[in-house]
Order: sequence, then structure tokens, then C-alpha cells
Amino acid sequence: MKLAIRILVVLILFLEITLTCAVPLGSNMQRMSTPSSLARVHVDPGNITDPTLTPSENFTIEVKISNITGFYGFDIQLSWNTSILNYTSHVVKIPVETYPEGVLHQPVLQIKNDVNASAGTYVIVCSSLQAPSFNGSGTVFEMSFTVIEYGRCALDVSNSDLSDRKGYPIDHIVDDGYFSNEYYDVVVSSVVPSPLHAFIGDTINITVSVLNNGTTRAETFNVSVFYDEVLLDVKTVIALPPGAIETMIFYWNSTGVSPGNYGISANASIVSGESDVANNRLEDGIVTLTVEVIHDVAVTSLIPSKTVVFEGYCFSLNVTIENQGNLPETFNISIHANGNAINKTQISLNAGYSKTIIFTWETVNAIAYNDYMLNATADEVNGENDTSDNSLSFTGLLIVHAGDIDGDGDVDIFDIVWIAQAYGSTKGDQTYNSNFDVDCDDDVDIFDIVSIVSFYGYEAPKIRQI
Ligand SMILES: [Ca+2]
Ligand SMILES: [Ca+2]
Ligand SMILES: [Ca+2]
Ligand SMILES: [Ca+2]
Repeated sequence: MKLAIRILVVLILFLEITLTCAVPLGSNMQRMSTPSSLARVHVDPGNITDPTLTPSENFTIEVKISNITGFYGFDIQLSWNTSILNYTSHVVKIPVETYPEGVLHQPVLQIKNDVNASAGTYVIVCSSLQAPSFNGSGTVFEMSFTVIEYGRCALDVSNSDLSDRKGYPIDHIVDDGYFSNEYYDVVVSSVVPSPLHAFIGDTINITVSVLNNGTTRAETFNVSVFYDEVLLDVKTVIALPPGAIETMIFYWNSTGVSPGNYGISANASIVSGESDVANNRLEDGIVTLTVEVIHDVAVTSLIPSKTVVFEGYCFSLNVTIENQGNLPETFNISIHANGNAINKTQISLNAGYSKTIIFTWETVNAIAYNDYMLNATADEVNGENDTSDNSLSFTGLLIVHAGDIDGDGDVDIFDIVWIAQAYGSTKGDQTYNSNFDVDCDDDVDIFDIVSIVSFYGYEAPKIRQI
């Protein structure tokens, strides 16, 4: 094509020289421009980066020649990517007598004006014909496109031969155009903590939705969730397609967190080429953490001092009570024997504390040779939920006639032998048995023996077999 233009222009020039007997050929063949004032073929606007040019939108570009001197003919080709842009129309702005913003003077010979929409090329070849050279700047043509896909491509001036009147190339620079409607944007679209009011130790669910608001690419990015400035967790969203939303749940176990109000936020990491980063972070929802008020008292142990009790003799019951809640409590402890109240006291306990109380029971009114069940009950405190641990029982307590250590309804040699075996023992010894320690002074000595011996020969009116 370059050769064709040159031949064409030379022919035309020859005709003119013949007619005008002008200067000899070859006297004016130097390059027309210096680098500082080099002619330029360029697409205007040179850079169309516009995510609003979505498919089916239209735009128009112009191919211009600037700063040219002695311009007489040209062969220009423009190429584009047909998977992104579809040719719609074009207007050739030649000559300036018709299009003041155009180039070349009339008359003009239009040699080619061919659009190949499927190939994505346009070729225009023109030359003035017996006309003055063109100097200055102007538009060669404008071309409109319809966007058919997201992407980017050059509006490529793939050929540009500019000729002077004598068929010599005019040195110039070329600036291709660039089109992009690509858009990269990830967005945290919602952050929903639930519940908003929780007790420390509860787990709060934080539902986070993220959107790929871009048009071009599936995005992989990290989503971080914070309570105030504290990072809770990070999850990775993998290959989220354009326009798609992904929802994920973060679990915040608030154990060990101080009471207070916490702003919940989520942050999406910035993806390549992303410009709107303000929407990558969203704070929404304040979670209020409070200490759960727990009222819970419990009877944790119930230990009788002995299991065979001489009627009317000393007997005690060690009861351990614990405040398992988180507030101080004042409450009553009641002791029952076979359902009959035998003792009661009020106790105050700080949260987490326990106390062992010794209850005594004068068994004078007890019925000998009856099995007794002892029970210690802590009164339910206000707001208490767990009441299953407020009561403990002991079964198998036997009240006997004084001296009848083996509980068989008499005081005989067997009782004496039993106690004699433990004679001299003190509490803690293997042979010590609290049942033999009649006077409850932590030993089995002569006073305990005497207590039994003094009842020697007793026989209960109604013998109970055990
Ligand atoms: Ca963004
Ligand atoms: Ca309780
Ligand atoms: Ca006996
Ligand atoms: Ca004793």
C-alpha cells in the first residue's frame, strides 16, 4: 500500500510539474519534521477507561493527524478487538473544504474506505489531487463502536503511511488508542452480628456478605472480621464471579472478653486494579457484652459424724455449702431427719466461696431402731435456675439405745468386744470408729467403754434384727 500511495502521489506530482514547469525533482527530499515538531497520528481520546461503558453502550473515537506540514496523502489502518468492540459507523472528515475539522484539500481521490467489521479493521487510503498540501492538524475520520463485552483492547493504528506531495513519507509518531471497561471492585455489603446483647462466654454469629462488584474477573480475596480493632478471624473467598455475592458466618466466642460495647466490622482485602477501596470495609452493629448474673447455691457434701447414734447422745452433721453463682448470696440451710426439721441456719457466701457448717442434733426425740434419712437443703435463691444441687441426703443412719453399738437391740458382750477392739484409738487411726466414740471427743477410751458398760444387759422391748 505504501508503494501504491507513493506511485500515485508521484504520478500526480509529475502531472502538476509538467503543467507548471516547477522546480526540478529531488531538490526537496529531506524529511519534513524535526523530532520536536514531529507530526503525530493519534486516536482521540487516547485512553478510554470507563467501566460505565457496559455492553451495548456506544462510544466514538477520532483518528487525528497533528502538527503536519506538506500533507498530501495517506494510508491509515485502524484495528480493534472484535470480541470486545463492534463497529457501528464512521465518518471520513476529508477534505477540509467539506469538513473544516478534517484534513487534506480538495479535490481528493479516495482510494480505499473499507471496513471489515468481522476482522476488526478499517483501511482508508486518500490523496489530494492537484490540490494544495495540508498543513496543521485535523481529523481523518471518526468511528463509533458498540461495546459487546467487558475487557480491554488497543484501538490500534496498525498502519500509517503519510505522504508529502512528492510521494515521500512524512516522518511521524503514532499514538494508539486504548479502551477498557474493566472494573475491579469487591465490597463488603453487609455485616450482621447476632445477638446484639450477649453474656460474656456466649458465641455471637457474625454474618458477612461480600459482593464482587467488578465486571471483569472472578476475585479471590480475604475477609477479616473485627470487634473494635481486634481481629476475630479471616476467611478467604475464592473465585467469586463478577456480580456474585458470598455470605459467610464468623463465630465470636466471647469468653474472656471484657464487658462493654463492641463495634463489629468486616474488611475485604484490596484486589488488583481496584480503585474504590472505601467500600471494602463495613462496620455495622454494636454487640453489648455483659456479665451473666448467675444465682446458684449448692450443698456439696453431707457427712454425719457417725452412722450409729446413741439416742440422746452427741451427734453432728458436717454440711458443705457453696456459692456457685457470681453474686454474694444470703440464704437458709435446713436439716431434716426423715422429713422433720431438726436444724436451720442462715449463711452468707460470696461468689465462688464455700463453707462447712457443723449441725448438731440432739437425738432425744428420735425413735430408736428406726432408719433415718438426713437431708440438708439450701433454700433456692432469687433467680436461681439450677436447683438440682441445692439438696443432699444421707440414708442409713441408725438411732439405737445407748450402749448398743452393733444395733442389735441389746447391750451385751458383743458390744463390749466391738468397742474394746478400738480401744486406745484416736481419730485418724485405722482402728478408730466414730461409732465407738460415744462422747464424741475423737478417741475411744475408758470413758467410752464405761458409757457402754453402764447399760450392759439392756434389751430393747422390741428386738430389731439387723
Ligand atoms: Ca471496593
Ligand atoms: Ca443450686
Ligand atoms: Ca448390741
Ligand atoms: Ca471418746
